[in-house]
Amino acid sequence: MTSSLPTKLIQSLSDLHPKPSHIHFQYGTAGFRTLGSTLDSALFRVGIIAALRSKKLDGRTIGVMVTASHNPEPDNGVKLVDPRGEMLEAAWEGHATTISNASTSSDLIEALESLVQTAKIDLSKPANVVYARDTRPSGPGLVSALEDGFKAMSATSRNAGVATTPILHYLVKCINTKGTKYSYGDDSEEGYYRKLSTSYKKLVAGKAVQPPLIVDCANGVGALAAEQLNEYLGDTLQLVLENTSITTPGALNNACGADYVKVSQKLPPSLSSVLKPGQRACSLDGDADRLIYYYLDDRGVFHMLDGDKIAALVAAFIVDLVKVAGLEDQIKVGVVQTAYANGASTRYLQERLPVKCVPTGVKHLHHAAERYNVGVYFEANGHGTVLFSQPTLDKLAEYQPSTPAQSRAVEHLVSLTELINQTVGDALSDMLLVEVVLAHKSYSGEEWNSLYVDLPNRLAKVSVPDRNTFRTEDAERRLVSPPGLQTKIDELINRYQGGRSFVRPSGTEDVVRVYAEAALRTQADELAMRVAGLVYDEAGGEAASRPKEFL
Ligand code: 16G
Ligand code: MG
Repeated sequence: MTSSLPTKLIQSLSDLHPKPSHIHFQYGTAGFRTLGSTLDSALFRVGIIAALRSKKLDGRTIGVMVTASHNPEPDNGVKLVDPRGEMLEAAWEGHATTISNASTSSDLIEALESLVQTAKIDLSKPANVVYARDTRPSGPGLVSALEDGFKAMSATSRNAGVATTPILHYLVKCINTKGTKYSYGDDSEEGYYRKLSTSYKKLVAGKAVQPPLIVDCANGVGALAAEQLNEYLGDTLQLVLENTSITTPGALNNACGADYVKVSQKLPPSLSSVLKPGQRACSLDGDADRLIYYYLDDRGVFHMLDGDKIAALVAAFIVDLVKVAGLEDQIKVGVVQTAYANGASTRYLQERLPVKCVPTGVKHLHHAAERYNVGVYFEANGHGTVLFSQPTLDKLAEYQPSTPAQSRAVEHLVSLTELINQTVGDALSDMLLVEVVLAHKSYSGEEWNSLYVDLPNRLAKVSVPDRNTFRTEDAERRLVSPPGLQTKIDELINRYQGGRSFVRPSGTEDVVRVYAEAALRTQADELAMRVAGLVYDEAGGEAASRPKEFL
């Protein structure tokens, strides 16, 4: 039984991946994320951390995803995935931050030794990891730094190649449940496409085939996955793939993708000659874990169907199925949102279901959703999924329906548990989910959009010298620091009809974000601008820039 770290090996490999002295890394909401060219040492160290996390969990497989999602192409990032396919446990975020900031190879070894002690890691256990990357040009170099980290710990690693973030999460869960009664599926990309397409086909059997759907792939890894999925779907749904230039320099997320559409509230210019009035389209983000739908009306006006609209559509559908199945008393459906949810969506959902508001970030939403029998969680930005608890899955499996209608509804619910990615938000799985509901309800984009009318809203961001001086409470809806700023914001809000606004530090960028909504578009814009102005005046500093425009 070896019970000490292979310090010599770590030292020699670490010397090949020195930490840049001027950079402070922070493992945040989306793992480590910054300019790809500065991440080499962080990736090497994440390789070691993944191995240690696996040892800590008795050799269960840990996932590592190299991506910077919707960020500009020069950025990159890395995040760890826990054995059930979920985000890394919060306590280890701190460990990852500490280890990534050790300045020298010997400091690194010291930090690792202290982690082994405090976390009581048995080094004699095996280490297993599976990893993937998106299409960014900095990906291959960063992956080889990561592989050096695995080598330093003699971890057994599996390279899943270029894959979407949700596929990597899927693989992690499949590998760790293989051969058990909780087996999640075949641990291969093919297994993923088969699982999604098979359940989709069951759910739309007997329904009229939907007209083709335009999919903006953000010139990212989603293009590869959507192409595969398209083949598995055959003629049950035709995906028309756009923005699939994954090797064109600078194309990734550039004027396209889910984040572009959500933030600018505009059609990607590349689709203006493609999308016909009334036709449905959707955008994925750079790692295909976010989804935004939209359409042009008869007058050519753009309408966006964001994560809130997806939540409303899907939650109502599931509630109906549960009712028809005769399981209303036994299966409770609930919704989880963040402060970014449009006020109109919250009102719509609250009239029908329990709704909870949590801080931004998938881990908060996911954990809150786990507390319901069926937890629907979506961020307005298009990231989300629906979780079915294990007792609910068991109930569905055992249930004896007494009418053909009940039996059909239960079959549909079971197929939904297969279609919907249970590990993390998944743009392709969510897209098929939306298509299922639209097919069942015979809804056009316009009918879906009319479930409720969005309040006009605006996002702004302000660069500040230190975003950590901004602290929030009440699920980020109120500032507690800097002192006095919330009172000034409240005074502003009161001057706008239907006004709501909040300020929070970003977890992924060195900025403070401002959200505002109001009854009228001009008022929402003005409120956002004024609150941003307050933030600027408060934070001040030479490094800050007074906001002149939004984004
Ligand atoms: C990340 C989060 C997303 C969150 C966003 C907030 C994951 C997988 N994604 O993209 O949930 O909405 O960060 O970014 O956790 P912000 O803190 O910069 O506003
Ligand atoms: Mg993403």
